[in-house]
Amino acid sequence: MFDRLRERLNDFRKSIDEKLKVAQPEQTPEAATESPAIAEAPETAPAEGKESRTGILSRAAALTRGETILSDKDLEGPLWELEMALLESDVALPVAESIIDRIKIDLSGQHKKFLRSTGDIAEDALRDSIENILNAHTLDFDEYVKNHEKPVIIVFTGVNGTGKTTTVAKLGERLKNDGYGVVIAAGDTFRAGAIEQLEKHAERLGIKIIKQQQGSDPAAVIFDAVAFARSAKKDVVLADTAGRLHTNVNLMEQLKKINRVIKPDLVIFVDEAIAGNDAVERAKLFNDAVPISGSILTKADADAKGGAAISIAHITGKPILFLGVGQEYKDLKKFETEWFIDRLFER
Ligand SMILES: Nc1nc2c(ncn2[C@@H]2O[C@H](COP(=O)(O)OP(=O)(O)OP(=O)(O)O)[C@@H](O)[C@H]2O)c(=O)[nH]1
Ligand SMILES: [Mg+2]
Repeated sequence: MFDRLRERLNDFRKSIDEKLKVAQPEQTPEAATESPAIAEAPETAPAEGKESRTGILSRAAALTRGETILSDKDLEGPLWELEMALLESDVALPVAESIIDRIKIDLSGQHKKFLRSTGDIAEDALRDSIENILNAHTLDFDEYVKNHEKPVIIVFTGVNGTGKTTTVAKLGERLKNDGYGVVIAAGDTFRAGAIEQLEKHAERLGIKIIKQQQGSDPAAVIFDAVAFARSAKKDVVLADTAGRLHTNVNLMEQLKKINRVIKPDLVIFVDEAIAGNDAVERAKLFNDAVPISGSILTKADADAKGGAAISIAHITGKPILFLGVGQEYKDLKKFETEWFIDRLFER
């Protein structure tokens, strides 16, 4: 999972370190293989902010030799490669640019730090900028459901075939296993066979489903499901909706109507982790039509590059809540920024 982006990030790290070696032609081969930072560090490294006099002197000496200072020109190549790597890994252009800008600032600010290799500093800067995007807004789904007034009403949106219905079923099972009373609303009244598909899941999971016939008003179906949940003291309503293209004005209006009538507690945008740049555009348009609370990215098991998660979080300003990692009900993984970033920077 996310292998490609991981490989490219490692390439970037190496490329920065290579530049560093080129910038130090007078070093012996042995010295060049170890981090110049470590070579220059005093024997007992003082705690940060409490530098010994010897430390300062040895650093000053290193500085005059110009050993570990990378010029903007040195950075140009690796940063260009990094930007290409991000773009190829489905990170959208404005997102990639903002990541690169941040790294540039971080690296130029760090030029005179000699304790670690520049590759490490570059990696930290990259980590930080991805982490900032993913943690801009957080929402702990489990805590939310636990603490919120019941029933918690959750509507799922997204384009056709991304995995909304499957995700409703997966979350239904997860919530049921956590001890909640769940109701599923068959809000896709548009596509032939959609109601039956959801019914099969509900039957298999032993979850109550509220439905009407195909072609009926989805807002009315979900409204019924909420009324049922209230009277039967259920905890969560999971409302499926029809897949729709973000460019289809009528269907997007229908989504707005659902939102007006139902006033859901959470609107979850479902898209594919393997989706390319177009996912960013539709995430934005869905979020503009009906503000989302967060996203779920499905099919992360299918050679996802990883960039979609970063881009969608950045464009919507909302957290990634879960990843779909397969076709079974159990294949739903809570999204954790740290886990995701660790995967990307695994060596
Ligand atoms: N590999 C994999 N397949 C998934 C995942 N989630 C969903 N799928 C598959 O994706 C296909 C579409 O899933 P649906 O849940 O029907 O998608 P949908 O968004 O409801 O589709 P529409 O109702 O047509 O808009 C199905 O074959 C699912 O089994 C996932 O996390 N991994
Ligand atoms: Mg569906």
